[in-house]
Amino acid sequence: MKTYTNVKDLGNLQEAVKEALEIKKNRYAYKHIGENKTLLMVFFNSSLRTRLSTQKAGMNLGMNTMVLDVNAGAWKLETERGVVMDGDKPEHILEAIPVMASYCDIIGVRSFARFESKKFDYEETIINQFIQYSGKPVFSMEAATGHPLQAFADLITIEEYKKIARPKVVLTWAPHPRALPQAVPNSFADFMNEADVDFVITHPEGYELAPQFVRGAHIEYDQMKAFEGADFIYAKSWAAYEDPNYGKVLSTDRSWTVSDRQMAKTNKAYFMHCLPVRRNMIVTDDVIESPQSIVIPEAANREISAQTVIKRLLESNY
Ligand code: AN0
Ligand code: CP
Repeated sequence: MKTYTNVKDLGNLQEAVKEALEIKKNRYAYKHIGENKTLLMVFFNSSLRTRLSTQKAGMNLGMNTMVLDVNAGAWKLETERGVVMDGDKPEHILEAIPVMASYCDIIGVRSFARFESKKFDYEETIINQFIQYSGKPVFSMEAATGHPLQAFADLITIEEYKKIARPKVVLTWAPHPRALPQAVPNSFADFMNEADVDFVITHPEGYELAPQFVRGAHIEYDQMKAFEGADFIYAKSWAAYEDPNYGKVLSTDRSWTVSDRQMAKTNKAYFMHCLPVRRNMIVTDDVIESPQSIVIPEAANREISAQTVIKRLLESNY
């Protein structure tokens, strides 16, 4: 594995989950494989979980870890080629990437969709520049169109909590005051479509996700109907994907907020969310605080998904 940006990079998914669960049993068993290797984490956007869990994963493997917040203390980076740099950005990403790469062995990148151009976002312009110009293994810590460390942690969590061989997993859109990327639902769909689950997506009309991620998933526009008999509810807000509304908030309808009303339709489903979550917009206090809420163990599994990915990058490149 040279890069980690989507589910395909893991190869056999069942084997990847098995490896992750083995790592979870003894996360310090591989503390020599990263010795004298340096992990650089580059953030263009805020983070709590990704920052801490990925740093912890690197440390579990014996790596040195460094973090750069591009927008807090570093030079502002120009990312377009051909621009006359007479504005507020003193450095170009095409110099910054090889310089950063010269100090490290593996690079993690967080760079959200900007919603300025669907083409720029969906071509994954930023992380692909890191892949092209760093010469180092690169992994996504949420790029413009995917968050594969999150989805891998989600799958590990479902594997741990499922009570039947093929659970019903429902991805539901939920309201939020700001336009959020499609990265989390895209990757969740990407993984669920490859996993042994009955996968349903529910959202208001206009919130259709990109077809390359939805693939054969069942779309149900009636949220209450979608929740019937569900074993896992995975809530997330996202902005519209389809033109001409790309990146726009089309609805703040709080009847979509996940509450006891919808959860009562499920098969005592577990509630999942990647966090951070806005209470009483995405989910009610009661549901997120209920015994069925597994958002904390889900977040804890971010350390395990990151460690599995970094371990594989170390093993196949060094
Ligand atoms: C981000 C998003 O929706 O992609 C990060 C989630 C892990 N969320 C927010 O910006 C609130
Ligand atoms: N779930 C997740 O990626 O959280 P952060 O944005 O806090 O890293």
